[in-house]
Amino acid sequence: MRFARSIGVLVAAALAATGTARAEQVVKIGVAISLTGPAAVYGATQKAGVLAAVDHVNKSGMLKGVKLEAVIEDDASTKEQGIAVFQRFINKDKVAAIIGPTLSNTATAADPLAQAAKVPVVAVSNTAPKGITDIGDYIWRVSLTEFQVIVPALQRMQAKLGFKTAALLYGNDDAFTQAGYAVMKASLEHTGIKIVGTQTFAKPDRDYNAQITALKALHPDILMVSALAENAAGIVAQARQLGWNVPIWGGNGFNAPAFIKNAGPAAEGVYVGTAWNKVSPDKVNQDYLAEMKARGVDPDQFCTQAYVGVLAIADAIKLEGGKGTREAIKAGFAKVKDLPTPLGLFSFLPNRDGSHPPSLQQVQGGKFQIVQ
Ligand code: 1QQ
Repeated sequence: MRFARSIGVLVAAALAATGTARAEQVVKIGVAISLTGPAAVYGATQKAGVLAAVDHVNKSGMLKGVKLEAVIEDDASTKEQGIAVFQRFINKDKVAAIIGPTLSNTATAADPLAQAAKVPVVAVSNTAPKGITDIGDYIWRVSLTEFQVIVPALQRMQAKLGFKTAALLYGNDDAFTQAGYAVMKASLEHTGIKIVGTQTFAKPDRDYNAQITALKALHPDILMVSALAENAAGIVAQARQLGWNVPIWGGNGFNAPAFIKNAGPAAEGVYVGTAWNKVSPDKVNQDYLAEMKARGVDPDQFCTQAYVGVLAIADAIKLEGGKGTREAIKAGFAKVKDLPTPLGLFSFLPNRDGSHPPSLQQVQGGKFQIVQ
C-alpha cells in the first residue's frame, strides 16, 4: 500500500516534470467521400489514403502534442448527402477541417456550407477548374484541375500521335464531366485541332452505341471522353466492340483501376492525364509506396491525393506552431510551400488551387503505365 502510493507519487511527479500529463490535443478531420454511388470506386481508395496518412503523421511525431483523428462519412456521390455530412461535421463533430467531398458535383453544393461556417476544406479529387476554390477563402485543393492536367498532356499527346482532328463524348449531368469537356474543347481549339463531332450521355446510361456510331462515322484522329469510371468503362468497351480502334484519351474519371478492370482488354492503349507519377524515383514517393505496401494497399492517384490532403493539413498545423483550430489551419494553408509529398513538391497557389507536376499515363498490360 505504502509502496503503491509512493510509486503513484513518483509517477505523478515524473509526468508533471516531462509535461506528458497534459492531454494530447486531438484535431478532428471530417472526411466526406463517396463510399456508395457512382463515385464509390474513388472513395474506397481515398479512405485508404487518409487512414495511412493519419497514421503516418501521428507516428512521425512531427506534430508534438497534436494527434490527428479522421471522421469518415459517406457522401453517397450526391449533393444531398454531401450537404448532410458537411452539416454534421460542422455542427456535431465540430471538425477542424474537412477533406472531400469526392465529386466536384457534390462540392458545388456542400462547400458553401463550410465557407459560411468558416471551416477549411481541402478538396483531394475535385478537378472542375471553376466553381470549387472560387466558392471562397476557406476552400482549398490538392487535386490538380482538368485544365492543369490536360493542357500539358495535350502537347505530349500531339507530339506522340500528331492528330489533327478530334471527337468529344461527355456526361452532361455532372459538374466534373461538363467542366472536363469544356477544358478539352478549349484546349483542342486553342491548339488548332478540329473538333469534328460532339456527343453526350448521362450517368445512368449504359448503352452508348448511338453516340459512338455517330462519332465513328466522322473518322476523327482521336476520341476524347469526359466520364466517371463506370460510364468510361462501358464507352471504351462498346467503342472497341463496334470495331473502332481510334486512340482514346480520357479525363480524370478514367484514373481509377476499376475502369481498367471493368473495361477489360478494351482498356488497352487508353491514355489518361494524371496528377501522380507513381514511378517517380523521388524518395518521398518511394517511401510512400513502401508504406502502402506494408499496409496491403496498392495505391492509385486518388489514394495518393487523399494522403497528401492529410499531409497538407498537418503541415498547416505545424506552420502555425502546433495550433489545430479552424482558423489556424486556414492560415497555415496559405504558407504551405514546396512541401515534399508523393505527388512531388506541393504548394498552394494564391487562388487556393494546388500546384505540382502532372504526368501522362497509358493502359498497358492491364495497368496504368507512366508515359516517359
Ligand atoms: C471530380 C472528379 C472525379 C472524376 C473524381 C472524383 O475529378 O468530380 O472533380
